[in-house]
Amino acid sequence: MIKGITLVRAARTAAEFDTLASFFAALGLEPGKGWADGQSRGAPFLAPLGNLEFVEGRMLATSEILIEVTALDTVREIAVRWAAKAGVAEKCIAPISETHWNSRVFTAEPVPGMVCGFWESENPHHGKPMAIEGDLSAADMRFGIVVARWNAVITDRLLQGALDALLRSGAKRDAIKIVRVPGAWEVPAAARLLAESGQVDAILTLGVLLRGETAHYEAIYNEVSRGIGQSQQETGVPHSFGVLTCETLEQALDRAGLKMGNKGFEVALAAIEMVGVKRKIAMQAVTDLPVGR
Ligand code: DLZ
Repeated sequence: MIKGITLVRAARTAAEFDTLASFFAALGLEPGKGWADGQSRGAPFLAPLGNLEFVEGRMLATSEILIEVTALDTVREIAVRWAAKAGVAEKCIAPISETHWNSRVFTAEPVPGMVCGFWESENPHHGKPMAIEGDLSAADMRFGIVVARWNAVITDRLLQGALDALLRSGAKRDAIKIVRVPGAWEVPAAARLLAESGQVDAILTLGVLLRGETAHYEAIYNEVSRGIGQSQQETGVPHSFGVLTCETLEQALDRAGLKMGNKGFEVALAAIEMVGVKRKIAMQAVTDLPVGR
């Protein structure tokens, strides 16, 4: 399969070859493994990213070699210093100008006819691989919400927050299945059953464990979190974790819509995002990850 792209440019003379090699080395391009076989010489320079780009219509730049950089002004200063040292006329390093494609560019002509463009995009993410991210649209997604009845004054608020986020993100009412269980201890088992049913794309788990009022609090919490995580990993269905662990009822209320947002709302958004991520990864498993411009 495709491994790399090499742009080959012929130097007309040995002196030109040396000048070009010295110019690109001065700019900090990583030298590749050069070669000389008696008939010709090669001086490769490596770049972390390469594109082969065909253009129809108005050309983006006048040079056939375009090098993207991150500190254009510094690169130009280096080029100017190199020109002075190499005895190349300073006018061969053109001033920096704005482009119509949100970038700045300058051209250098280290040897006559070999014009090279250096450019910097105003978009700091340019050239970086695009990240896969889920969108926050739940229009075509199905959700299961497992909610504990213990501490219902809190868990009902978490449920309202979760429903609010799902519906406002476009989920249909009949695409949301709510399962009520006695307490946090039962949440993992119900989540697992839902996940295995194939009826939902993601599961939201809601509950509250109060340290002050729960004997064996640590043991219960560990088992609940382990069970939910295990169900997610073994079924492949995203499970978002909304089991609050608080010292007091007051703290729990704060996290259920009073002072510190609503955990139910947060886990709903996380679930929507993870369904999107899962779908995108599945789609991109058959195509290559594109490189963003
Ligand atoms: C028994 C119990 C206790 C003491 N505390 C809580 C709690 O803080 N939050 C919660 O959701 N559930 C609690 N439970 C109930 C257990 O989760 C479980 O429902 C029962 O032990 C029955 O298996």
